[in-house]
Amino acid sequence: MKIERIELREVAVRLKFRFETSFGVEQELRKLLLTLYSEGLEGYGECTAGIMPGYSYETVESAWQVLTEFIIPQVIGQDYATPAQLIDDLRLIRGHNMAVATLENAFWDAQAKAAGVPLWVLLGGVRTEIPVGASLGIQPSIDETVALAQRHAAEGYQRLKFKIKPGWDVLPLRAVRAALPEMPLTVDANSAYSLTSARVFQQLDELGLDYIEQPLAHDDLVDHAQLQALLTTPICLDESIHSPEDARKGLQLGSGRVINLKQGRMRGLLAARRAHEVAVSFGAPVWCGGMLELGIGRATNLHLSSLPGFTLPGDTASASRYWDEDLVEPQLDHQDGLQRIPPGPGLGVTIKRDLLARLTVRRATN
Ligand code: OSB
Ligand code: MG
Repeated sequence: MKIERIELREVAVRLKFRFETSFGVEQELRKLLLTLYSEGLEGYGECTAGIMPGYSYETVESAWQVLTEFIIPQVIGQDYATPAQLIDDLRLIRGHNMAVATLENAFWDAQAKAAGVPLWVLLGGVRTEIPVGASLGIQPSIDETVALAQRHAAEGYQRLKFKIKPGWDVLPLRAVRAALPEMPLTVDANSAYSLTSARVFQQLDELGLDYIEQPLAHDDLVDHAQLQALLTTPICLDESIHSPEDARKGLQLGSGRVINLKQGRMRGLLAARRAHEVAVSFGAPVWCGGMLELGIGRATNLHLSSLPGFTLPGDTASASRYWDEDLVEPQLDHQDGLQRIPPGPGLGVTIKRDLLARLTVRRATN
């Protein structure tokens, strides 16, 4: 596919809820959307970077800069046969995986559209109905946490994940477990603890959680292995895994037994698929995380989740949970805890152009 032209947009959107995690509070968000033009087709990619470098060092601003100054000038006018060729051509850009993934995702979408097949077919997926859970932010009180949990359980979500931070962990989770004895529950610390808090995790270990997500430092594998050895509950790695090699090292060391795969953090769908293959070879389940995506990113996550190793419910909840109005059609909402991958070619979604124009705050084209 020859990359003829690229348009990059920054859009401003407001989450329907205040999303608090151990690294901060988010509600007014910015997202980058990339459109790749090739042979009469348009491929779309949504950048997963957030405004602040709280989850990752990457930000909307850093991704904008790396895309406009380095990535886009390098690929414009080039002809790549496969996503692997595109990724190889960008090998000298160290890190900035979310920026690279934005273009890589758009390339996959365009390629699937050129082939006339849904993206999941090109990826090698095996299912079109994706089990989903919900990721619930830190609430002002335990009562509100329990009420939120009950509401999402009643809406059919197949697993509930609770953000925790030091001082907000064992008590709210005990209350939720008492209210929902049979519900699959998990926690996500977003790297907020160290090994000195092992006692907190030993208490959480008694609540029958499906896993404990990224309890320790964002760049750690060694301490996670030590903590995992103390626990029955599997540790799920998120922030620590940036490549298929990281996945191998983490599973080999016993740093965790589950991986939250986010294709943006991994440099795109190709690397995420390879990391998924690594996990399968270790017998470790994976699931697709979320980064509060709009429709393009949400659809990308659903296609990735079609791969055989994605055996745990993902964070790709209903678009209507997050947004008053999403940017794409069809609307990506779950039914009975299942998201259906839209059937059209590529991502299977179209962009609402009027809405996109209204939300755009910055635009660059080549
Ligand atoms: O750690 O999984 C995470 C959102 C932003 C950054 C990191 C994370 C999250 C979520 C929300 O948990 C997932 C979603 O609902 O999209
Ligand atoms: Mg996480």
